[in-house]
This record gives sequence, C-alpha cells and structure tokens, in this order.
Amino acid sequence: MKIYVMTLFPEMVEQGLRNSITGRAMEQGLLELKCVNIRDYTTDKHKKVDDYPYGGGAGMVMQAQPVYDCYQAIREEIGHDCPVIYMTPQGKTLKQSMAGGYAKEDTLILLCGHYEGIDERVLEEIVTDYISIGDYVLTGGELPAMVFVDCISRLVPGVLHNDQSAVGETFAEDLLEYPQYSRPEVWREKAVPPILMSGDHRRIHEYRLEQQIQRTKERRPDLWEKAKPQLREKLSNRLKKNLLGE
Ligand code: 9D3
Repeated sequence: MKIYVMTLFPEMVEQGLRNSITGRAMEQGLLELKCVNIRDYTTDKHKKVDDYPYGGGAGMVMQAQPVYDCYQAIREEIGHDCPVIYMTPQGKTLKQSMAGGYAKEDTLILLCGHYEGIDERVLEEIVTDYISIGDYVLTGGELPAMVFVDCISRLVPGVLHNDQSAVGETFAEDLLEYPQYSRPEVWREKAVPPILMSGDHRRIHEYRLEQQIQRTKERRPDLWEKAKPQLREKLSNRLKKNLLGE
C-alpha cells in the first residue's frame, strides 16, 4: 500500500513512522510512505503558505493554491483517483471498525492542516473523507496522520507476524485484553497467577476470559455495555458445543 502525506512537516511524519512495525513494513516494501511538503508548491516568492482569514478572527489560514498544486502533483504521479483524507478535529472519529476498509486501498492521500485550518474551497475540491482521532485539541494534523497510518498499516497483509494477530480472538474482540506475565515467576514477592503455570489450557482460557470481562466492566463500562449482549450469545453457543462434546 502506498500512502502520500501532504504536510508542512514531512520530517515529523517520516521520523515518527520509520520505527518499529511500520518501519519494518516500509523496509519490506509492504508500505510505501511519501511525505510531501506543501510549501514546495507555493508560488509565493517568500514561500508563504498561509494568510489572514477573510472576515477576521484569530490565527492564519492555509491558502488553497499550494495545497491544490501539491495535490495535483501527487494525483499525476498516481495516475488515478484515490481517497483523500483530511485530518481535522471536525472529522468523523477514527474507529478500529473503519481501519480494515482503508487497509484494502492500494493508494491513500492524507492531508494535514496546521494553523486555523485550510481554505474551504480547496477542501471542497479535493477531499473525500474527513477524519479526527478523538475529542482533544492538538496543534496540527501530523500526529493524527501518523496515528492513522500506524492503525491502517498493521492490517495490511504481511505487516504483522503470524504471532502478532491483527484480528481479535472470537470472544475477545469487544473486550479489553487480559493481563500478561513473563519471567521471572516471582518478582518483588509477586507471583504469577498459578493457573498460568498449570499447563491446563482450558482453564487458562477461562481464567483469561474472566479477567477480560472483569477489566472491561471496571475500566471501560461503556465498552462493556456494548459487548455484553454479544458475549452472552457467544458464551451460550460455546456452552452448547461443549455439551455436545466438541
Ligand atoms: C485552537 C484552534 N481551534 C479553534 C477552536 C481549532 C483547531 C484548529 C486546528 C483545533 C485544532 C487544530 C489542529 N488539529 C488537527 O489538525 C487535528 C486533530 C485534533 O486536534 N484532534 C483530533 N484529531 C485531529 S485530526 C487533525
């Protein structure tokens, strides 16, 4: 998958994504990231990309011209239309359920704003999707673009190892994770829960599911209310299977 990021801070986005799993995905050619500096496309002799808002108000607005010319250059290189996603606090909040759809795209263009935003006329012309990463105020769209790329790229086939499953377990999907333990078996007088040392995989599975439920109730009551009915059904299905000896 190829992702273009239109930004005034291309190094910030490149730096942030060249580590860990996304970095390896790029080395392996599974993810191609092209960060394009919008400033390179300004026709202003002082390389200016922003100006005062018509009608007055605080701050500066990114002008249409450099954004549009930057987009046109990318569009020519790609040779076909693709989603153009504007990272904005006024967008639809990014959810895991939206990630799979974007991961199937062959090319995406992300647009990062700064200052008080971008001239509305160029947005109307080029943007297909408006996305926010949550209800808090940041200084620009670069961190949200990095969050978006990270979230989408782990769903691209081959990016995760087999043991780093991208799909949740059948039950576990809408629940928080169970607690994890590794060596040593006792650390500062705290022992690992004995069930995990028992080798009884059925009981371990039950214990972990119980932990997930408990945690979700405690820490994310909102998620629990959503997960409850589905989980009830799944549990009763499994009980039936168990009774049939599967
Ligand atoms: C203080 C300026 N705000 C006026 C009330 C508007 C505003 C403009 C630009 C607020 C934040 C930003 C910069 N943020 C983003 O570009 C952004 C963002 C965010 O701030 N939170 C969550 N998701 C996103 S996606 C892009």
